[in-house]
Amino acid sequence: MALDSAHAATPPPGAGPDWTIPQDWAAYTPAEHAMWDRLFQRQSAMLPARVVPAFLDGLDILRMDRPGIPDFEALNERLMRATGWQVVAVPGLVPDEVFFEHLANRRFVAGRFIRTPEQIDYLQEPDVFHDVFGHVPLLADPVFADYMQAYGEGGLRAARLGMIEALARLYWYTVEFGLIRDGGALKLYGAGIVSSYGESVFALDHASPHRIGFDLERVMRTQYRIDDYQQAYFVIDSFADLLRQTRDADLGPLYERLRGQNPIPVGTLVPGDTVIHAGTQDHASAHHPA
Ligand code: HBI
Ligand code: FE
Repeated sequence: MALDSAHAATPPPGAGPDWTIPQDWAAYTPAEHAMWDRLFQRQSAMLPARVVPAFLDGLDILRMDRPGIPDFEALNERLMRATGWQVVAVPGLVPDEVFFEHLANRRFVAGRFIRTPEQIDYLQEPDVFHDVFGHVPLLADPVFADYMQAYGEGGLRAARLGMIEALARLYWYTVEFGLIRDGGALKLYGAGIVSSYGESVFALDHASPHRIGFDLERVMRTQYRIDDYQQAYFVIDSFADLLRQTRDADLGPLYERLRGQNPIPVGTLVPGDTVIHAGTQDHASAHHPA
């Protein structure tokens, strides 16, 4: 999951200048592999009817149904053949520009540690289950793979223009918590949802959150919460449409407008929204009274 900032500006001991570390796959314990299997079983039983078909194709192409935490070397052979992407291990959150630089070069950074049984339903830092099960299957989809690279390139430009916050919101509401149309239905594609047992149901079925048609400027203005299920989800028509909207955007004027506007608070609808479902917001009011 993407958080607001990484800790230090220099890589910790043992990490390279690009913050990568060896995965050290042989060091995982049986209990750690068993934790992966438990999480994998739980999500793969629930997802088939809920997730975008390209995600299931990705699990298949990458042979991710094998037991145990995937060995990045074997995973990378298949991923490289599919779309030219690679997964590299990092110790935890990395600075924004390091993150963008990896994505722009078709490298996805992944945590190598796995959550403990106490953290099975919630943890703050991205572990190997979130990063690899959540993010990597869609990197085997050629259009989504191009979107992720374009995001990294856009991030490097935005960093120079002081617009990282807008890019973080775009990542949050697409790569982490995005919904997509599939025929007449809505499906999941965001990694923060598909790696979460509770949110996989909440995001599609619960009456509380808003579901709003994706609009780049709207999303770049919208605040988000990192401590609970989202209060709004944004729905794209297809990965091709997402790639087109973000790559063809005239970012100079867009960033100028964003600088002059207030952010949109979580849980609010604004004029111009394509409202697919106006949420009751009852989950949010119960957990986060104003
Ligand atoms: N580092 N390891 C890791 N994983 C992320 O998702 C991540 C990061 N550093 C910065 C970051 N995300 C972001 O805040 C960007 O989306 C802006
Ligand atoms: Fe993530």
